[in-house]
Amino acid sequence: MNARPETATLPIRLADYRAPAWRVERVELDFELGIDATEVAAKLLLRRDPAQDEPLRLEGEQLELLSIALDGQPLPATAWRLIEGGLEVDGARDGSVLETRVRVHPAANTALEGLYLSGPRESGFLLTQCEAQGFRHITWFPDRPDVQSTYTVTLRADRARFPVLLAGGNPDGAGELEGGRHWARFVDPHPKPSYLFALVAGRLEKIERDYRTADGRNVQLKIWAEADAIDRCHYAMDALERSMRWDEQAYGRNYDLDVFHVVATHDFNMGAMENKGLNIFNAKCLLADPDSSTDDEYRRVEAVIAHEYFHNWSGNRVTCRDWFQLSLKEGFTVFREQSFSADMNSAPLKRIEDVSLLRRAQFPEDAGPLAHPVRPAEYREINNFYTATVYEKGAELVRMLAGKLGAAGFRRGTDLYFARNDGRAATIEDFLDALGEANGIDLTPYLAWYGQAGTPRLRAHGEYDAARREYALTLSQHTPPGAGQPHKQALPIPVKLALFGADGRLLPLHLDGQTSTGGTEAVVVLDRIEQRYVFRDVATRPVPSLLRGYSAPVILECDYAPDELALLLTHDPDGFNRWEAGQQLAVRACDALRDGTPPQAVAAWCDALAALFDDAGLDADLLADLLTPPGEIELAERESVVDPTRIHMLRQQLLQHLAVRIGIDKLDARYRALAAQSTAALDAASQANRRLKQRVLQLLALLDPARACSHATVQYRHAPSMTDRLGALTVLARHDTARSAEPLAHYRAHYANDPLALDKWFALQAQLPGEGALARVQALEADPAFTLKNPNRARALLGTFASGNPTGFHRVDGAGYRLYAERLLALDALNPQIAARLATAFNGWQRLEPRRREAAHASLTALAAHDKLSRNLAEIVGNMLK
Ligand code: 0A1
Ligand code: ZN
Repeated sequence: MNARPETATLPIRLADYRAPAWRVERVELDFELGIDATEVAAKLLLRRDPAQDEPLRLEGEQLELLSIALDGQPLPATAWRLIEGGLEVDGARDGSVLETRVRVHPAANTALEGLYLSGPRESGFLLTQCEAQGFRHITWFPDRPDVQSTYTVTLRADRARFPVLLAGGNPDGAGELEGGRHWARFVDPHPKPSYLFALVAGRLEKIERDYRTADGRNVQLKIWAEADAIDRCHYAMDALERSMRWDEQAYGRNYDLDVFHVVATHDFNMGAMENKGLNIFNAKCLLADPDSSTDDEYRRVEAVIAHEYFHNWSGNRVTCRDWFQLSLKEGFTVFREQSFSADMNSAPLKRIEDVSLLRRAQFPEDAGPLAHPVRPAEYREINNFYTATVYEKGAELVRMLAGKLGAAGFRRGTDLYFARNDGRAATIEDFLDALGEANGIDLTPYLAWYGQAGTPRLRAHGEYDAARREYALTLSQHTPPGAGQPHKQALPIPVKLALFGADGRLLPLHLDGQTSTGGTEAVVVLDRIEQRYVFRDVATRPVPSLLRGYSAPVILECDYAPDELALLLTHDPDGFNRWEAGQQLAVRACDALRDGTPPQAVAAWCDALAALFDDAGLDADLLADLLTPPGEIELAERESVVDPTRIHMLRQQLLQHLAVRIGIDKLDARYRALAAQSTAALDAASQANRRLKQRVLQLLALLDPARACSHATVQYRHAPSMTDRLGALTVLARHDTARSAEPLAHYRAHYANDPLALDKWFALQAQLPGEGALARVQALEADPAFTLKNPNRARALLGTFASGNPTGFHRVDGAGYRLYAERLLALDALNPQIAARLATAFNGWQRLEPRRREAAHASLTALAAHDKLSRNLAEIVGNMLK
C-alpha cells in the first residue's frame, strides 16, 4: 500500500481554529474483519451547528468507498464528491444519518496507522491505532478531537482465525454466526473523540483480575498477549492495580467502565496508546520477566502502564480541543506518571532520571531547527509533534504550576479542572484557569511558557558583604532567539534555593517579602529580566544551592568555584542538587581537560567522589548516578562547534581520572562485594546494587580491562537477571572484542525467539563506539532477524546507531550519514512516522565541525531532493535545512 499522501499540504495554524460545523452524536460501526480486506459500515448521527453554513465534510484516506446513503436513501453520485483528503456530502441536515461502507486492507498497511496486522499473516492479529489521525484510515469521519461521540461497535469474524474480538467500552453481547463466524458488540457510553477508538481481533491469551474502585464499581482488568508472552504480563497487572489506587488517592479519579483491556503488540509506532477502555501497548512497554527484562525496563513498564491509565482522565474524560493543545493531556499525564513513579520508587532518583532525559532529548530539540513551543503555533504533520518538548517540557511546566500552588492547592485546582471540563475538549487556558481560580491566583503569566520556544538561561551571581552580614543574589534571564521568535519575553521562573555555610551546614534564611518553605529553603519567582534578592543576617560567605529539585526547566549559569560545587556535592541534602553539583563539576572538569587549564575541577570532582565512594551511608543507586558524568549528547550541547570524537575522548579521560583516583583495589573489592550479593530480586536495594555494580565494573575496565573482562565473563555465565547479563555483555563487547564473540553468539541463539531480547542485542552492538561501528551495523543488517518493517527492530539497530553512538554515526567521511539517509528513504516508503522520528537524529548538524557539517548537509539535501517523501519525513528534513 502506498502510505503517502496524494499532495503536499499547507501548514495548519492554531490561529485558524474554528469550532466544527458538524458533529457526530452517535456512531455505529460494523466490521467484517479479514486480514487482506475488512469492510467497515459506519452509521453517523449528525448534528449541525446552526451558526455555521458549511457543507458536511468528512476526512478519509485510502478508503475504498462501497456505498453511501443519507437518511436511508442511497446517495446519487451528484450528491457527494471526493475532495483533498476527504468527502463532501450535499443535503445533510441536523439529525441526519449518514451511512457509508468502505473496504480497507489491513495486511498491506505497513504504516501501522488505522487498521493493521501485527505479526505473520497466518498467526498475527488485527488491531488499530487512531491517534492522531488514524481513524480516517478506517472510515469517513470528522476526524478531529473536538467531535465527541458515543460508539457502538460490532465486530464479525471467522471464529477459528479471530477467537478474541475486542473494542473499547462495555461488552454488549456476543454470539455465533453461520459458516464458523461469530460476533461481539461493545458500547461505550462516554462520548469520545475518534482518536480514542480501538479494536483488536485475533488469537490472544489473557490474564485477569477483579478490581473494586474507591467509588464502589467492580472492574475486570484484562491483559492480553500472544500465547508465548502471556506469562510476562503479571508485573504489568500489578502496576495497573497500583496506578488505579494511586489515581484514586492522589487525584480522586476513579475508573468508569466495567472492563479495562490492555493488549501487547510487537508492531507499534510508539510506546503505548490510551484508547478508551482498550489500551494498546508496544510489547516493550508491557512485558516483563527477570530472564529477559532489565531493571530499567521494569520501571518503564510501570511508568507507561500508569501513563496510559492516567490518560483515562487527563486525555479521555477531558480531551484536547485541537492538536495544538496536545500538551494539555501529554504534559499533564507525564507529570502525573512522574509523580506516581517517584512515589513507587526513589523520588530523588526519579527526578535525576527525568531531568537527564529532558537534557538529553528536549534541550537539543529546543536549541535546534526543530524547536517549537510546548503549544506549537503551526504544523504540517501532527505526528511529528509527539516530541520531548510537548511531553517532557510540558510536564516541567505542570510541575512548576504544582510547585507554585503547593500540594493541597494543586489538588483543589485539578479537582476543579476535571469537574468543569469533564466530557469536554479543552484548551491549555482551561487548565490554567481552573488551577488559578481554585486558588484565587492568576496563572496567566505562565501561559508565556507554552508559547515560547527555547530553553531560558538563568544567570546567578552572588555577593557577600561581611560587614553588613548580607548576601545579595542577582538572578537574570535570557532566552536566545529562535523558532521564528526573534525577541523572547521574560518568563516566571520559580527558583527554589538554600544557602550553605563553609562547613556544609544549611543557613537560616531571612529574605524580605518572600515565602519561606521552612527556615532554610525558599522559593523566589524571577518574573522579569533581572532581580536582586538580599538575604540578611548571613553569618559567613554562603554557597547557594539553586533551582533545588530542578524547580524550573532552565539552564543555570552560576560562577561557582570548583570547591563550592564540591561542597554541594558532598553536603546538599537535596539529592537532586547534590547530583547536579557533581554534573556541573564534571562539566568544568571536561572543560579543563579540553583547554589544558589547571585541573582543579578534575581533582575536586575525583576527590569528592572518591570520598563518597567510601561513604557507607550513601545509597548505592545515588552513588551510581553520582559516578556518571553528563553524557556525550549533553556535553555537546554546551559546545558552539561540536567534534563528537573529541567529546567522547574527553569524557573517557575524565572517567579514567576518576577510576585512578578511586583505585583498582577499591574498585575490584567493591565489585566483588556487590557481585557476591547478586540475585534476581526486584526490590529497590537489589536494583541499586546491580546499578552500582555495573558502574564499578565499567570504571574498573578503564584501569584493568583484562580483569574487568574476566569478571564480566563469569557474570555473564551466572547472571540471575537480564540486567546483569546485559551489563556483562556490554563491558565485554566494549573492552575485548575477541572474548565477547562467544557470549554474543550465545545470547543471539538463546534469545532467538524473543524479539525484545533480540532488540537489546542489536542495540548493544549498534552502540559500540568508534570507526568500526558502521561496518558492524551493516553486518547486523544482514542478520536474518533484522527488518525495517518492525519499528522496534529498526529503532534498536538504526535509531541506536544514529542517536546513541556519536562517534560511530558522526564519521568524518560522512559514511554514517549516507547509510542512514538511505535507510530513512527505504523506511519512509513503509512507515513514514518512524522514518520522520528517526530522521531527527540529524538534529544539531549545523553545529558540527566543518567536515562533518558539510557531509551531513549533503546527505540531508539529497534526502530532501526526493520527490516522493512522505509529509512526515518531508517536514522534518525541510525544517532541518531551514
Ligand atoms: N497518546 C500516546 C502516544 C501515541 C501517539 C501517537 C501514536 O500513534 C501514532 C501512538 C501513541 C501516549 O501519550 O502514550
Ligand atoms: Zn500520553
